[in-house]
Amino acid sequence: MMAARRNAPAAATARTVLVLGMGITGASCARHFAARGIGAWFADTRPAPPALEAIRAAMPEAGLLPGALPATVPAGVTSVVVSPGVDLDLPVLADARRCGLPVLGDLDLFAACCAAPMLGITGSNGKSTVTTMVGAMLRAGGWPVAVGANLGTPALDLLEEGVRAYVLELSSFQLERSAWLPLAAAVLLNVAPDHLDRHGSMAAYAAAKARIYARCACAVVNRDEPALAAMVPAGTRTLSFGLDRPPAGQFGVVAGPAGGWLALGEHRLLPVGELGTTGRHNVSNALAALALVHAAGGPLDAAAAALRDFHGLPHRMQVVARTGGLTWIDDSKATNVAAAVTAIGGVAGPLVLIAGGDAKGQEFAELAAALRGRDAAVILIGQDRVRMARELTGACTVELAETLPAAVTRARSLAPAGATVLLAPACSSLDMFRNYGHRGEVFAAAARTVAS
Ligand code: UMA
Ligand code: ADP
Repeated sequence: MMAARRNAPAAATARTVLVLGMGITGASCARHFAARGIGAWFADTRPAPPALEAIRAAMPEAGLLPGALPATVPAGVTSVVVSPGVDLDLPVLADARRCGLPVLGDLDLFAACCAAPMLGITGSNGKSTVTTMVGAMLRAGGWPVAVGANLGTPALDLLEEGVRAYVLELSSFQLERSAWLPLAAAVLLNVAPDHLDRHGSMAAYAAAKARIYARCACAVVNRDEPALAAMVPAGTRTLSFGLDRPPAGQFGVVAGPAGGWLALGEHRLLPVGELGTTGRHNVSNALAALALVHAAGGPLDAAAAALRDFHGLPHRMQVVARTGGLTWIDDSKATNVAAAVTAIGGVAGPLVLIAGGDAKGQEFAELAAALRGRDAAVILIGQDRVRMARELTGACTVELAETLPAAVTRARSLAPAGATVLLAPACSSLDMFRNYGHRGEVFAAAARTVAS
């Protein structure tokens, strides 16, 4: 028995890590550990977790525990990695802490191996846009960069030789599960209610977001959200952005024709009218991206010029059909109230809003306020539509629909000529769709059908 053990390749057979979650983060951990000869267990509550086969393929000798999480840490395990979708108050994590084992997020593993500066972006809204902008801007300046994390490619899959900077979209869950990350530059764009069902309170959600600043070399702060600057630890270098005229050395908008100029102090960088994106929120996003590039020592003029060619991401205020006097806009990524309110503010004239889904513990008074007094109707879908209807009644006409295609058909009947039909759900999509992208595709297909 002893001889057989000695002959076995110890690193491959000793399962020293327990990974909770067999989604794309779990699969990235499997690839990471397999490349380093580290053995691991993988567990998930789901009987058929999405990355089961990917994990098996990356690490055939892994211990697989689909269907339920273990109540205690398996023998031999010396650390636990928790995926973003897995809660932190589980018995197995209490057991790990009792045994003095480190409980890590995938960003901790990433930071330990990362040889280039990390730029971190968080916020309730605008993360993906700013992350993608910064990636495109640095590439335009000739920097080889890797862009991902919450954006879609798990951080561990980004690790590569020759990368000059990593541009990371960080969710509240990732920030909460990792130690304070040594980011070269970090931005907290804004904080509005989201994911309260998981964080429990606004204070806990904001505290998770604030962790982005805890150990950063340069904190990029939003002058239009002054309360957030208080989250920056004393003594940290800061750089600010805002939609007002900038103080010297900061980013903002200086007056001029057609919306003025994006500027660093008085130095003009790009006319606002030449941005490839529309809406005030995207001016703010562009300024945040410029500030991050500047904080990282990136080439500012090339970065500003690249904003001309950045036309936004799919499912963010994307016009998907335009016929018969109606404009159909897919803003499926508006997964919380603040994003939906931004979207509504960006639409002039009569409006039919399609909203609803999994409300994630949000309230809808601000959505009602954005609709009140407008020529608007709202059609609600999804698991929380009845509660939403109660909160929106009185603000405008409210109807319910069973499916998104049914809502689209009804929207065409309700919409007066010249109206915009806007999908901005203010909710997550997971009660009815695979993800927000799937929801946007169903909307676009139905809109094109009824519009033709
Ligand atoms: N789940 C279970 N049981 C388990 C483990 C997970 O039911 O044992 C469920 C979770 O409740 C969750 C889903 O499975 O709904 C996915 O969880 P996961 O941790 O396996 O997720 P991954 O597939 O690894 O994807 C995660 C991020 N997902 C979440 O934070 C829920 C992805 O962000 C991210 O792109 C990816 O890591 C790479 O970093 C998605 C997201 O919705 C896009 N993020 C939220 C947002 O943007 O608002 C925070
Ligand atoms: P996130 O990754 O944080 O969800 P996205 O960049 O994907 O953010 O944008 C999601 C939605 O949020 C957009 O469709 C838009 O309606 C809204 N949005 C984008 N940027 C901002 C911002 N800076 N402030 C408020 N709302 C925004």
